[in-house]
Amino acid sequence: MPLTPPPDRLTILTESTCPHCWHRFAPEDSLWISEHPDLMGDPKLGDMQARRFLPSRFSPEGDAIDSEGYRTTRLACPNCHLEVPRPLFQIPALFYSILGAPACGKSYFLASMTWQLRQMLPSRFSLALNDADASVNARLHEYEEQQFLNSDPDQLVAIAKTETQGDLYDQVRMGDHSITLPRPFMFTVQPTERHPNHHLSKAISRVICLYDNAGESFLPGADSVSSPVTRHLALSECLFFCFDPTQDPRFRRACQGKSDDPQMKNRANRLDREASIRQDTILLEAIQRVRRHAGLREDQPHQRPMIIVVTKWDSWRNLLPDVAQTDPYFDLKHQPSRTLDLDRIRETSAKVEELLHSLCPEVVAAAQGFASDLTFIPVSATGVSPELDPRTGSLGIRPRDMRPFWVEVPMLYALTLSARGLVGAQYRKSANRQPGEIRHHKHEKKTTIADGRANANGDP
Ligand SMILES: Nc1nc2c(ncn2[C@@H]2O[C@H](COP(=O)(O)OP(=O)(O)OP(=O)(O)O)[C@@H](O)[C@H]2O)c(=O)[nH]1
Ligand SMILES: [Mg+2]
Ligand SMILES: [Zn+2]
Repeated sequence: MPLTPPPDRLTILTESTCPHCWHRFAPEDSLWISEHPDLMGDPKLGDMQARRFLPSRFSPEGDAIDSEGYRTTRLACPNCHLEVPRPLFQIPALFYSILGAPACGKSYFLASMTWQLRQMLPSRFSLALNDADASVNARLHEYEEQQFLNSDPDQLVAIAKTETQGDLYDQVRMGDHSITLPRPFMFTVQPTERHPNHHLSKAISRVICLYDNAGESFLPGADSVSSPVTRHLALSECLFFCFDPTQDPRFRRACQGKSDDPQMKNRANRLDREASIRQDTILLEAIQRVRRHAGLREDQPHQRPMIIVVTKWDSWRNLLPDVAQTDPYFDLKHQPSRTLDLDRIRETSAKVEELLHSLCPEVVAAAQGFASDLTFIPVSATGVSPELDPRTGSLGIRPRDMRPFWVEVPMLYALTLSARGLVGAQYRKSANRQPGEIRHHKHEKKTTIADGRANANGDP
């Protein structure tokens, strides 16, 4: 019989969601991962993985003891047996989904966004962003190091296409069949000492779980029982639908003579034309999946926000010459952290929506028919056009040219919507500035200590 773990180890949340299979479970049902080298082999994960077990003995510090007497520290999900990092038992998790057609820029967006957030959150927003455990974000580190810390900044490099199988996935045996699960990226976001809500740290901190799917996984029929790789869509606090203007023939026509990006060139090549998939199809398919897995009726609007992330802004910026690319943040008097300028977000969203409405109305209509809270945010993950690499025949970027803009804005905005009290946001024009106050913009409500408490159990 499992014992209740000693206090202060796993007692903070009454329930956690597995970031691999999305099973909800109570902390006392979690499995532990054996440490003794002889205890190898797990019925769900195969011979190369350490055995998972329900403990009957604990060390004085509260760690389980495996059957060979070794102290263990790592925990696993009772359903899929994959490791669940410790912060997920202590800090409420937020799931965010990034979706979009193949080559629309999801992996570049993710890599540049996490890089930018790591650079700016501590100094500008008094927030600490950390990997939830040392190994989970390894792939993202590779992307970031290649693009931003490369020892050869002049050489063209490219992030590889995301595959639908391989080392971004785990194989788990469930009964008589095997399923493929996508590996999550996980971060903790916590207020630093300078943050005005630092005293509410326990209540307002969050673990963010994100996934980098291959665009193909969003095609109709690609998500199956044996490969439920996009089930996170239904749990997602905010959907980031990446729309790539360079894949739309009407956008490419509008950009003629206004863009040097090779992706904006007319795709005369038959293979190129066939390879491009209508992006409204991807969006409608994702909407169907959310409806199915979240149990929504056809006519029921989705209650959670959706952000249409319009990628590769550098390549189509000339279509909206009046929209500024400067950071949408401002400083409030006596406030150590910067504040997200909601007027800029709203005005930019309206202009981008109008542009999309005039060029590809079906995409706007599909999104409007689903989400009641819809925002359009343009981003550039690179800041410049990629170049054709003669060595590989594919597009690459020189690390020294990387100058992303607005790439972190969708995440900061999503945090103001789903994680109260972490990121300050205000309508600048109407801001009546008072020191030491962070406002949550929905209904112009102030984030107060009570709000932080009310949110302590992770309820949105
Ligand atoms: N101009 C411009 N090109 C970009 C930008 N971001 C990505 N690209 C280009 O878009 C192409 C695809 O980017 P990825 O991030 O790999 O696309 P993806 O959505 O992850 O694609 P899959 O992994 O196939 O689903 C690459 O050739 C990049 O050079 C950007 O901000 N600006
Ligand atoms: Mg990718
Ligand atoms: Zn699981």
